[in-house]
Amino acid sequence: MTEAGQIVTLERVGAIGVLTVNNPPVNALSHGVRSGLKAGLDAAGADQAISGLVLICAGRTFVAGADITEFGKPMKEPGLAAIIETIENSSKPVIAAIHGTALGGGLELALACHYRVAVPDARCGLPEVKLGILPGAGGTQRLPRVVGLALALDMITSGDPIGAKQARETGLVDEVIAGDLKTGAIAFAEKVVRVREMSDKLKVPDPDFFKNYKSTLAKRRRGLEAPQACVDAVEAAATLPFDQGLKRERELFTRLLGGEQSKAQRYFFFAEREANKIPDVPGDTAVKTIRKAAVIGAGTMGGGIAMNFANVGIPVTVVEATQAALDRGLGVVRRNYEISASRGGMAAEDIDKRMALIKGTTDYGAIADTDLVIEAVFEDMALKKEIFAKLDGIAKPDAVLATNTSTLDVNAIAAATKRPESVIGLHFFSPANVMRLLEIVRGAKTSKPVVASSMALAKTIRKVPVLVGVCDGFVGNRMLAQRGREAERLLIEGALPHQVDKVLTDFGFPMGPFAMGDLAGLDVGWRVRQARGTKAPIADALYEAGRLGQKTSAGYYHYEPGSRAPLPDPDVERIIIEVSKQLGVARKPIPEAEILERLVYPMINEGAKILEERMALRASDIDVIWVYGYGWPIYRGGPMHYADSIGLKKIAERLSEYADRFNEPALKPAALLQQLAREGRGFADWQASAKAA
Ligand code: T1G
Ligand code: NAD
Repeated sequence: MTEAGQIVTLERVGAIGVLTVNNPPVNALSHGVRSGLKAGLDAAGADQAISGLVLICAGRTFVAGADITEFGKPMKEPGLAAIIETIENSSKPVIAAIHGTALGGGLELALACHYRVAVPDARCGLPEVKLGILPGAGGTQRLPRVVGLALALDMITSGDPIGAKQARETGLVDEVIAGDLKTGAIAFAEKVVRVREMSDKLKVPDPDFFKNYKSTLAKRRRGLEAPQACVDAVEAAATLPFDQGLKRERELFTRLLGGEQSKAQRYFFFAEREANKIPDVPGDTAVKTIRKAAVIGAGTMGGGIAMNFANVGIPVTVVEATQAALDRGLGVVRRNYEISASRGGMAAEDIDKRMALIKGTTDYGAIADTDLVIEAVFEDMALKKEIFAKLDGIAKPDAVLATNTSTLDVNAIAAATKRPESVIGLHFFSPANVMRLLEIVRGAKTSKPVVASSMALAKTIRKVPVLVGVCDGFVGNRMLAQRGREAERLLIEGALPHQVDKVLTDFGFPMGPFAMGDLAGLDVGWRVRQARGTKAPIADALYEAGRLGQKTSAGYYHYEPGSRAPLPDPDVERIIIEVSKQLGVARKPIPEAEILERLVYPMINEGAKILEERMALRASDIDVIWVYGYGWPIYRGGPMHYADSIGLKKIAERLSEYADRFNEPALKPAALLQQLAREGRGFADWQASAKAA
């Protein structure tokens, strides 16, 4: 039965049959794999010379789950359940030999096997909840019986894998194979003489266990349906006979799979992977390894940026203008590590190890041998140009020179050097050591190796990179500005900060525009408006009243000492009503549905303009930016995916109405939006045709 090119092969080694799956890149359980497995299992079952079976995978990993690209299409038999049944009912012991990641349906397959062995760096998990579903092939019923309720619930509701060591300790894996996996697995199979009944470690601590677990989870995973359903499925495992539990799992799985949330999260799974691909930067483009980094400025951003390098063991030098600023900046870094250690986010003894990787200096000469320099000084063009001209004379010829500017023209900064091809924007988000998004701003002259090196670096420092073009505010802040303008207009017209913020927190954002403004500081926005000569009557009035946000315990909200809870403030209401009066606006209540449209539709419209101008490669890139950089709820996929779910025709119509009502040209529907609305298409269709072109 061994034929090249077959995705599932069966060979006999002594009395042991070896079933090998070979479906790159991650051995997903496509229809072809399922059919091959069924045929292989049946053949092994019928072969008298075979007394035991090893299930193993070729390539970089054990089965990483069902084939997500097959979801939403009619399911072709044999299904995974049929294969699992064949294994479980096999009279010959079946041993799963795990390397890489046994995930989702892959772990469910392994759980159906009578024994599991794994290499030391293998990982096992049920990440379905990250796709808005739950394990649908018995994982919620079998895992708790093998590892116990608590660990199974944590693994299934978080979707995070565990390592081989913990898997061994908890009985998920029977043996860790240090040497060659296939050889070790066959040896293990030769040792076991009979199949094994599934163990049953299911003990329910107390009658309210599941109820309490769900309410805690609801706070941590706000708005997400799948985590709650995961608990329901595991509760069925603990309270119903096995077959009924399987049935309950299937019902919950089918409901979630057909839902909008899972559709959005599956879309996002592929969006995140697409964002890594730069069509004109081939995969074999030279990538520079960053062995030494430097950060200019140890302010709000500089310190956090430096931590990203120390966190992955890369030495980083921080250059400040004065010793005092340096001491203050590095002091904040140490405190951030101490807070993280006090919360169990890292080991206390690692604080000194990380700090040892962060060197401070006021001498620019000290960074002459670094591979990458990231500038994070005040948002002032003249200062940034001065610094890049200085770096041009200091940094080694092949160093990457990056700026963390959030609004300034990266091409103008690059022009301050004789090597604009080495200059790129690396736009981190605050707090830079926490936020996962990294907008990579490609200048007109940025070289492909610098682009490729920056994309690779993002992975190294555990960021999600998205490539964007040079324009005002790049992608994220540019769209945010549209929302900010409309949020201010809503206040003038009749709403109050907590009413507007409630609409977005109900929608799924961690906070609304006004609580976010207070977090960032109202002075940041005021300085930007001053520099541009623009006005925001209410925000300006609050700034002039000395209300800078959380840092002054007063902004759009009031904050009790030591608390970050935003409390509505009658003084703010008075200021807002006064401004409306001065502007001659008769205040009136605004329905929540309208508030949502007026905050979100202008962002989508700006997203369409960004695509027209090719400031983003894909609509899905914009969604990755908003989910990872601005807290857009992942179960809504992102603003562009959300727009498609609403329908572009409706959005274009509403925008036209608002543009006329407020005589606001920025609200006029973008050409691309109007075109797609006319054609009855969505941004996903536009992207697919752009990709095919
Ligand atoms: N189906 C289809 N394609 C997949 C896939 C999958 N399950 N997993 C990965 N790919 C593609 C991916 O799109 C990319 O394609 C390439 O493989 C490499 O992936 C019944 C119903 C395994 C840890 O959720 O977490 O089982 O971009 O870039 O960083 O209960 O992929 O190259 O064209 O991510 O090394 C549950 C999903 C499914 C695991 C490898 N399983 N995959 O990470 O590579 S639901 C998952 C991952 C299920 C059952 C239910 C990761 C990885 P392309 P990559 P990586
Ligand atoms: P900040 O004011 O907190 O820090 C700037 C630091 O630069 C100060 O410590 C200052 O002493 C130092 N500095 C000034 N001149 C210097 C020089 N010649 N050499 C060395 N150091 C010098 O500012 P920030 O909020 O960290 O912003 C830094 C940059 O990051 C800006 O371009 C800003 O637009 C951008 N940014 C800020 C945020 C944010 O949320 N704060 C987010 C993304 C990007």
